[in-house]
Amino acid sequence: MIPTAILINAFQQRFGCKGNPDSSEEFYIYAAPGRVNLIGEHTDYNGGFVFPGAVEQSIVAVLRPNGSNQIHAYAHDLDLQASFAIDDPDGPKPLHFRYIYGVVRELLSAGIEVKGFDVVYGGDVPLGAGMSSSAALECCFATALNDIYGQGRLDRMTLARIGQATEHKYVGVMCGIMDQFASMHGREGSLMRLDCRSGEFAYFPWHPQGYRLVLVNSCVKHELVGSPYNDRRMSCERVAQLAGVETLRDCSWQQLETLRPQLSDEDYRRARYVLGETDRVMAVCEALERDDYETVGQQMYLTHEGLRRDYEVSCDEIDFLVDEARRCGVTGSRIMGGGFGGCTINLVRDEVYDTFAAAVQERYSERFGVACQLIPVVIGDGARRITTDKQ
Ligand code: GAF
Repeated sequence: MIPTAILINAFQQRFGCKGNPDSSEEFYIYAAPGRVNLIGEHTDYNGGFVFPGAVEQSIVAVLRPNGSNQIHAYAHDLDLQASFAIDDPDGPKPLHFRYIYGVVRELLSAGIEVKGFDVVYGGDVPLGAGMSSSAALECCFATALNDIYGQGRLDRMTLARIGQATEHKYVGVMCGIMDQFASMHGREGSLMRLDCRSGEFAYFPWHPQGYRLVLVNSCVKHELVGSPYNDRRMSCERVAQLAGVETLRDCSWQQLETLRPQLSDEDYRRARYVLGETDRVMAVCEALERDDYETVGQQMYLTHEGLRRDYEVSCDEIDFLVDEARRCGVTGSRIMGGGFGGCTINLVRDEVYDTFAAAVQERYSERFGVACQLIPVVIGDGARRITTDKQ
């Protein structure tokens, strides 16, 4: 549940009421969700396809222009605060606030005349779970500030790109577009297939009869900042360059095999994973057309094998969760998102769910001495303004 009432209360205590607390001008409230991804991992920055959906878990911001050039921000869940000037060329040092600063600077570059504001924000996207709390944060601020200072002039894809540019320039993670795209474009009950080369996308209603999606959070903190994520991207770029294509999306199996003698074993395996993943996304799309969820699940397991052995972004805890899913007869399971911890995403038949849930929790804590956390997936809407009964 999004703790909107708690955030409003915290905002009023911190920044006071200007006039009538029930007035819609007293403050603005915006929300943007985290995401899941059915299949298509590490394909976005390779120009390939992804298959994400927004989730109900979101970041919520309560904000009000303050008539200055200062941003006063309070991250409620972390109990962190910062004040910084919009035109400060360096911006705040704590990483957490660089997401907000980056979005503001990128909006200014796009011609949106953002001014100072006070904000309290928080939410229920688990941090470090690979559900993209950072994209949710960027998209929440990008949507709010584009509405407040730009009358909603920039479209959703542009705002997603502003979030991505924030990661690249202010945080140092050379991510693709999937997470920000999903947070901006999510639709309740639908997954989306995005072609990351052309930017074209389509909604796929997701109501798998007799199956459900559940995340299992390993509680190994996934953190892309400072991780080998950027190295994976560089491997892919090296291979694409040698193949004479812009991204690996345009590299064929034959080209890759021809290049093999010139590639390090590591680069070869990274590229082999990416080419395989493109094929798997296509296989999943076809399977979905005939409601063939068993094939979808098989492809998810294959993706995990690729991420574990070729792309090497898994870890013992996650491998254990996937192996356990297979042992319990779960239809499909794999590590989700950037990797290095976080969650598995599992496609589970209804009749298997209870046994799986009990077994995985018991055996995980037995093995690692910590609890894993089950998170049922509910596909929700993308970034938006929200209103309360008070307004
Ligand atoms: C992270 C990145 F932010 C995405 O762009 C994507 O590359 C993903 O890892 C892997 O599919 O979430």
